[in-house]
Amino acid sequence: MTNDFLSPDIIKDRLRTEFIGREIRYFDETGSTNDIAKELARKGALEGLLVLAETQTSGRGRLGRVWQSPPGGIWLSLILRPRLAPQEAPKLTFIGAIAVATAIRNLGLDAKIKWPNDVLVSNRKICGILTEMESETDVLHYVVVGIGINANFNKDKLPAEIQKTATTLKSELKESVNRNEFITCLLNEFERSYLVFLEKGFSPILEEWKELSCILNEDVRVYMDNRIIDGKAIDVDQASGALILKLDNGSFEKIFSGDVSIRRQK
Ligand code: BT5
Repeated sequence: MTNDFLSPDIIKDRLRTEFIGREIRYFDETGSTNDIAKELARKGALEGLLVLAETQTSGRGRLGRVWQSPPGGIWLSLILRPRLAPQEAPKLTFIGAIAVATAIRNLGLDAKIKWPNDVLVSNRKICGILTEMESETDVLHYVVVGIGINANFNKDKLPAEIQKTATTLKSELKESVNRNEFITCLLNEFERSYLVFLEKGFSPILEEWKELSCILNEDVRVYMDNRIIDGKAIDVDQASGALILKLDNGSFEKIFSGDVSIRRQK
């Protein structure tokens, strides 16, 4: 991987954004880029600040799960300060997923989005997104959107259990990608969608997201904290970003958080 290095300077030079990624904090190794971003946001860091790391020693997924972050990946977090109600913050995950899927599709791979926070290639997880926020009753102080992309390492660098469901850009393309170019494209796309969202609302974002989604109209199984539900994924709720399921008994249910898998032939 001699020519494969992350360079904040190269990224900043090529960016076409107004504020996303204009300031970059880079680490060879850190615990979690989300933790660093939250600390910087608490201290007043501006919207758009990007935290980027070559490797994370305690990368996190949702619900305290471990996110494997070997060298060669793209582990980054963005600080956002949108004027939104706290319950709207999960919508920023949709913007992250569209940006990642678009950047991956530019490499010629058929990336798809799986509600709520995964991007898949060949039905395998290549990216996970962790959106965290700090708020007080009705006021959102900041949001951190953490994005992890398995880029320039082969999937045998992941634990055996995860290899079964994951893939990487290198495993799919059989070669490394230019991570600086990839990140530039991702940040350009992120800002584009974010501005559309702030100016026009969630509806155009949701339309774009649906084009890239792999679970709408599919029979799915949702694993929630304390139960499992089967149904057809029929839509996403405009107001909340919740997944709308038509259950096998004909009733409808909104799912606010959970893990979804597609039910193939019964
Ligand atoms: C996620 O959680 O998918 C969110 C992952 C967010 C990671 C980024 S990296 C930058 C930023 N800093 C952080 O500390 N986090 C963010 P969830 O949907 O809960 O999925 C977690 C599950 O995915 C784990 O329990 C494993 O089964 C699987 N997994 C772990 N590492 C993986 C990897 N590198 N590739 C694919 N699957 C993985």
